[in-house]
Amino acid sequence: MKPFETPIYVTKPFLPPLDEFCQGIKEIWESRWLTNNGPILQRFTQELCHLFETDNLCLFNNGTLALQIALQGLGIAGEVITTPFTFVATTHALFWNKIRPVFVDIEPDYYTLDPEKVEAAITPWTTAILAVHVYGHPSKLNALADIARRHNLKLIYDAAHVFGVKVNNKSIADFGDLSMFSFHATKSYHSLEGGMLIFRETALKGVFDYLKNFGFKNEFEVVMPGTNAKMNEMQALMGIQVLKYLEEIMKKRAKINDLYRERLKEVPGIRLVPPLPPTVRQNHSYMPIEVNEEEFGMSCDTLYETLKQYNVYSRRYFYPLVCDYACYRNISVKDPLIVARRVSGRILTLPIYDSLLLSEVDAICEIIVYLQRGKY
Ligand code: T4K
Repeated sequence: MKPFETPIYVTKPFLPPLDEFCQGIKEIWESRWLTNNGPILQRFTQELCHLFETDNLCLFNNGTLALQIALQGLGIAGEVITTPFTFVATTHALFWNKIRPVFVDIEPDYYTLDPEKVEAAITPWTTAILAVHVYGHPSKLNALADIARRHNLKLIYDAAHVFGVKVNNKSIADFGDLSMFSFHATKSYHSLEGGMLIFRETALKGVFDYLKNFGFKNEFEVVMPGTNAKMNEMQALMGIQVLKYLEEIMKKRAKINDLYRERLKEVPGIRLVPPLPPTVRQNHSYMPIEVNEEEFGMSCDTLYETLKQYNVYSRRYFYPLVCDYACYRNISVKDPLIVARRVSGRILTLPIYDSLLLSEVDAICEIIVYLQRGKY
């Protein structure tokens, strides 16, 4: 079994043809408008408003600040029920707003928040639920909406992984009070870096626009303690150009996902997430597998390290759990997080990106099968 000649990383950003991008850069050079609500950002915003069929949309320089501002703008305080099985930025956004995260368990199929655990964790201080559509899997949308309504809680989605996902032909952004999307370079859709909020309440648009621009209402008035979270023209340009290729990117990812599933479905000790219902249009932003050490014959961590010897750089998204990081270990967690701990100990995300060749996917699977048989 030969290693790849060049490293295969967990992802590789899609880039539009260079001459197309240079055309756009020329426009920036001519206008000399680089940031602060420039013409390309305005165009990008309009295109996204059209795509998502809403005007309640606001762009930011990254997803983390978008989420942080979302919580500030919504006036969330006290306790928020959330998942520990996520990228650390989800929790950081709470921390920066002085909100106490209450970590509860995930469900075992798609690794999203378990609604039963959410309900059990509600206290008089709970103000919101912050759920994550992890890996591009929609959360338990109806159950969470029901809990939020009955307990008068805001329902906020960290939708960093779900650009392009639809449920029953509706955009995933149509669920909950607010959704935050990340356009980071490592995402299936990106704008170099970037973030987007889509929200139900129209009045929030003005608030978010102030908050991302230091709180300025006009040249002389600062109406709230905002920050600097503006998307610049170069980001907006990349966002517009990548958007043109979204369908193509999603189709290629779907094919890669299909091949992985086909090749790995019967490998002892490898668990794939169950197929999502046909009502979900997926974006295949990640390719998670669970490795059962006993059945596979190798721990997830050893597989992760061994794959590196073959020049395959998978990632342990999301290990460790956020509540186990040094900066959050002092927060008491009542829920035993049985599923989250088990999954986090076994999870590996394999390379998936539009330009990954099917022959490369095949070779990665070949290596995994070979390692399973203990012939390495
Ligand atoms: N909520 C959730 C659920 C999230 O997953 C994230 C971000 C956020 C919130 C916050 O959104 P942003 O503020 O980021 O918009 C990456 C990303 O930086 C991060 O955006 C992402 N989640 C997280 C899951 O992954 P790293 O530190 O693991 O990425 P890095 O730099 O190791 O890149 C992974 C691989 O991708 C590299 O080995 C090679 C390849 N790569 C990466 C970059 C940046 C490239 O080929 N080109 C590149 O430009 O965090």
